Amino acid sequence: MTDKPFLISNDALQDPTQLRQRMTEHGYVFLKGVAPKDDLLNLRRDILALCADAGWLDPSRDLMDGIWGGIGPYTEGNPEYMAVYRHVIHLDSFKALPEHPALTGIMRHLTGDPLLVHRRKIGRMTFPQNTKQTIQAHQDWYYIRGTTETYTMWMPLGDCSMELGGLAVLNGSHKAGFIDHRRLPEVNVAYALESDQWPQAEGVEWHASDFELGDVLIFHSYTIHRALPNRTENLLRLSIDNRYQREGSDIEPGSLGTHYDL
Ligand SMILES: O=C(O)CCC(=O)C(=O)O
Repeated sequence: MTDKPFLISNDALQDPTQLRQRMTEHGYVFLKGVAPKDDLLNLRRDILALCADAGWLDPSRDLMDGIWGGIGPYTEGNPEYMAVYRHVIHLDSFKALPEHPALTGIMRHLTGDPLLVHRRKIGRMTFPQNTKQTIQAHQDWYYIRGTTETYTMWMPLGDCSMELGGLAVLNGSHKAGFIDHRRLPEVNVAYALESDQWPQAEGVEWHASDFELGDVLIFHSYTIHRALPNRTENLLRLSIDNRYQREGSDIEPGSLGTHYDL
């Protein structure tokens, strides 16, 4: 599967109508350098300090490099992972970042006012050499429900090459509407869309690129997307994904609590 690069939409940043058109046409918007870098790095430091306390990192290396020390790999759902994640969820830097005006300003262009940021904010610490747990293709609406006009904003907490991971989106796939997911045993996201379920139409193709610190990917709740495996030898991939919708539109109670109610 060869991915084409993301379409960069920074030229539409000052024009909400054009930004919405990009979303309507492609099901995603990729923006370079719009997230506040100092805040991203502060959050990266806070999360890596928790990883270091848990013994996950190589203590002889710089904390901010996030070099895995060889314990694990762990993934969401493992007790060892959840013991660290429960602290991540309550970091001030973790709770504040999705509400930063640089990000909410962009999201308001897509949702209209007033904007609601889901309280279920999600962070991910993705270990190397654990590719069988890579999140498979899915639509977020399967998990989130509520209004279909919900948008996910995904960003790495550091530069994220395609080798380290990142996300790929199936361009234009949101137009096919909701597709029921299948149960896939032994993977992190238990319900996903297998390749024979992906819509076939002109222009429906996978897009992905390297991310630099500050880049964000925003996509519609029906857009099919998948994580790229962390194929590095020893680097932890840190990322966050947050969801936004217009206040007053349909929402499930789960979106109003913390992730896993931690
Ligand atoms: O970061 C990942 O590995 C998966 C993220 C994802 O699927 C999402 O944000 O919906």
